[in-house]
Amino acid sequence: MATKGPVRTRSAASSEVSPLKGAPKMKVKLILPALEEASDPCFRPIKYSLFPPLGLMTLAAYLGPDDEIEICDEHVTPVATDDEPDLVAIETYITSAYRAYGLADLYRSRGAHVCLGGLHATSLPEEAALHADTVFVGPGEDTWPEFLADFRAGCPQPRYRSTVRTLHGAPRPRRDLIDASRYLVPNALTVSRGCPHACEFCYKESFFAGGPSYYRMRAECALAQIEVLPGRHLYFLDDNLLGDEAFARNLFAGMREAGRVWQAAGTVASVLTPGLVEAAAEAGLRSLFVGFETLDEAALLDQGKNHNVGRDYDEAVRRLHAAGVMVNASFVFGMDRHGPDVFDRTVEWAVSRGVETATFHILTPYPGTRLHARMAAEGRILTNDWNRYDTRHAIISHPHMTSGQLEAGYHRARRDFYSWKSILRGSLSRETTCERARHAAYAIGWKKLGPVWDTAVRLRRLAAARPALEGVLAGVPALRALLDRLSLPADSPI
Ligand code: B12
Repeated sequence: MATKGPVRTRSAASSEVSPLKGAPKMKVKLILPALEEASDPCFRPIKYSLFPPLGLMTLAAYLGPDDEIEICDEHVTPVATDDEPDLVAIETYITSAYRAYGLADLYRSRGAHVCLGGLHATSLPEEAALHADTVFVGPGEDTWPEFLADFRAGCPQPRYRSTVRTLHGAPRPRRDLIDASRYLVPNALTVSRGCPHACEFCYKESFFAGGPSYYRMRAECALAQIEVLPGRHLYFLDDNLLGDEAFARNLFAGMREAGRVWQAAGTVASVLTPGLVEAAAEAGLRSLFVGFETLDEAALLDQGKNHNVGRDYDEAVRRLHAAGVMVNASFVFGMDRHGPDVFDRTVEWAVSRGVETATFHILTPYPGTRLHARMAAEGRILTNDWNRYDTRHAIISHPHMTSGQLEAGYHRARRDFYSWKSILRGSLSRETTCERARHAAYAIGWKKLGPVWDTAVRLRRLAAARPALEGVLAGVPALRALLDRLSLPADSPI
């Protein structure tokens, strides 16, 4: 822990005292600042109304029962800044860092004690410290309660660094503090943190430095948390839900009878592990985000993505489809081995294999990663404007492509993948009518119905859209079950 700095805070205590811990009652404001584009009233894409701010809901769970707590997610509602909280905690992502700093400066000038934490503050704590009374490095489950005790005692430290990594005994995120009607997927959750792998570009190694970088809840705790979530649909935001086979199998066994439909992320290697996605599908998995990253083996090796090397990507897609699971394929453009043909090759592979949705990125060196260190050493970093680190801009110089080529190729790939022609081709590559229908419905719903989603966001009608999402996700397995009941042959073309 860092040395004690001068404590500059409005008194944390009012005269009232929490009956539970004898702690002074506080007014606490937790903020997830938005990207500039997301706070523009004319720009409300559904992407920013998908998930509630789980990190802040997690931190809120450590506050006292009498504390006055407000969670502000600027992606869905403007932050009112005319208040006077005692304590302000702000989550920083790289692309919202400047907005986070602006809010931090404002609340500090009002005498609130301002805390900055999250991914970007962890990457660059010295930069964050220019705007905060206290900076948190790493996950908050150990440091935040420690800070709260210090703060209530009047001796908060300027820096807290996480070292203890466990989710055992962690309180459940405070879901009661968010307005579920503002999110398409209020049931976002995590049951693990980090990932067992260490890719060169990933935020994980630096974020979890100083302790284990992959840890999980006990399966029974995860199941108990899931059991109380209302509705049917879940979204696991874990980096790699399938990363520990034994944990995953226990979790899926416990979820089998629950009738949920859910989405998650995993690796190609875990998809190819015999029986694992099949067990996940039986438990309700209907769409998996998979980090394919690149079709080029040498590029995978350069990026330390060794667990993808030598894997049969076609087989991974087939396995998922056979289990009734849609594929959200993640690809990264701009690795050193890529040439200007990488965009079309990648899109062609994904469309021809019937991949339903794809997420494309331009290789981005987040500060703190091995990739950033290498690029800095090679003098290839073009800008430190964090607003541009959104994986849509070229941040590093490339040996075979100009920045313009990279950015144009990225935009073309997105456009081509989600063109009507590609959606039609992709869905026609599927074998049965219901698979084709689900493919088309999911891809069209996600990428072609923007204005409908925006209207639902503005009218706060996202809850009404949830059954449609669940229906599309449940689609193929539900129809298969019906065919079974009707005793139609398994290879029926329906
Ligand atoms: C959900 C999500 C989103 C949501 C964000 C909104 C939301 N509601 O959270 C959406 C879909 C909008 C999104 C968009 C993007 N995302 Co995103 N997203 C995620 C995801 C999958 C989960 C985040 C989460 O909930 N984690 C679980 C919670 C419990 O953890 P947490 O938020 O980190 O909070 C903990 C700690 O960080 C800490 N903490 C956080 N804040 C604070 C504050 C204080 C005071 C303290 C004490 C502690 C603390 O305590 C919490 C408990 O331990 C992560 C991957 C991941 N697994 O984290 C990527 C991730 C955060 N996204 C990433 C990126 C790059 C983006 C985009 C830029 C990419 C793009 N091209 O679309 C955009 C832009 C985001 C923006 N607004 O700036 C990167 C971030 C890299 C970086 N260094 O910042 C990640 C890590 C994915 C990755 N593997 O690269 N994203």
